[in-house]
Amino acid sequence: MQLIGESLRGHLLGVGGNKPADAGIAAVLQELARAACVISRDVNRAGLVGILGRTDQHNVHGETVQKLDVYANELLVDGLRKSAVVCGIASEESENIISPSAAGEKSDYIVYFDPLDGSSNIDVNVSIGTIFAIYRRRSTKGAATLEDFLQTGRDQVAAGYFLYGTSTMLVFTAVDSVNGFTLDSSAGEFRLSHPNIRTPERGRIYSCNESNSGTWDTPTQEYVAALKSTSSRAYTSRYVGSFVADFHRNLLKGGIFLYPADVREPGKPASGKLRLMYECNPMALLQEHAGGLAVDVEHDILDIVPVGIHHRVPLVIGSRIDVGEYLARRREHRAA
Ligand code: FBP
Repeated sequence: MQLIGESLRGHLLGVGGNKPADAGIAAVLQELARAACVISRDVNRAGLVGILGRTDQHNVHGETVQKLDVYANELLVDGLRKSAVVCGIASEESENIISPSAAGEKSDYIVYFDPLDGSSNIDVNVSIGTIFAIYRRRSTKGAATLEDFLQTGRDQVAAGYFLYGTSTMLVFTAVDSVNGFTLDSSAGEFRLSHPNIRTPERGRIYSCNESNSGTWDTPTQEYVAALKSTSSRAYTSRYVGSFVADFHRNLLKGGIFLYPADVREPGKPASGKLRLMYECNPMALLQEHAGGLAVDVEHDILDIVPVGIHHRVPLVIGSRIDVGEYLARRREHRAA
């Protein structure tokens, strides 16, 4: 029986009766948790320590980089290299794979992360987060190779996120269950607060940036329109604009989040905005382990073979029945 209040360290050792985590995976999670404690402390006082606002830099996605993005990215990379718990790092804020420290080359694990998800909300005190995915290397020695990084989401050995909101939380999955921990900042420790999270089969919330609806394909437009129709079962709309916050709400309460493809340019592959490896795959593993579904247009997100570390995909994720109804509407449209 998992113990509410149990420390992350105890949970990873299996003190509460859960299956202990592999020592190498536990070491990566502990290092990420250590860095997240520092990020949480400084996000809470960002306006006082001069880390709000933009830099004059643009990242590989052409986005203006926020000071907090740089701060969080450097803190995570520095900690992961110094602790030697990974043999390779890939970040939303770095165009290429980041090499490990010499000692890190002995590790069997690599890590992907989005250091601060929800950048557009940083300066306005809306929840933001850090999203991560851990994989076992395929190569046998030295620094990790590109091949180690281009694995499908099904190969993740652990994935999750830190949410910097009304409280700071860690939600992650490794083997099968999804567990939530809350930061006890007085002890600088994450403690079990949400054991064995299960997403309700159906929700009452839909979450998407509807200002983009003109760029969506017809079945997606029809699906969202149907949710708003008076004959529907009274869905309500919620959209924070920080994926980690929108996903967390729906994970607990049920519902569906959509960031569909922009199909305005026929012939151009329908690509989405969100990044497969450090936004969609981690959330898809959590969602599937919590009883929900995650797809691009038709396929399970976790089966998509990445073509690069910054590969983008459309995303529809959430309660099993809601995502199922989205897919059924696509099938009907194809059959019509
Ligand atoms: P980053 O902030 O890490 O770049 O993530 C992208 C993101 O901010 C998601 O968190 C969010 O769901 C989405 O983009 C919001 O996009 P839009 O402003 O187009 O609705």
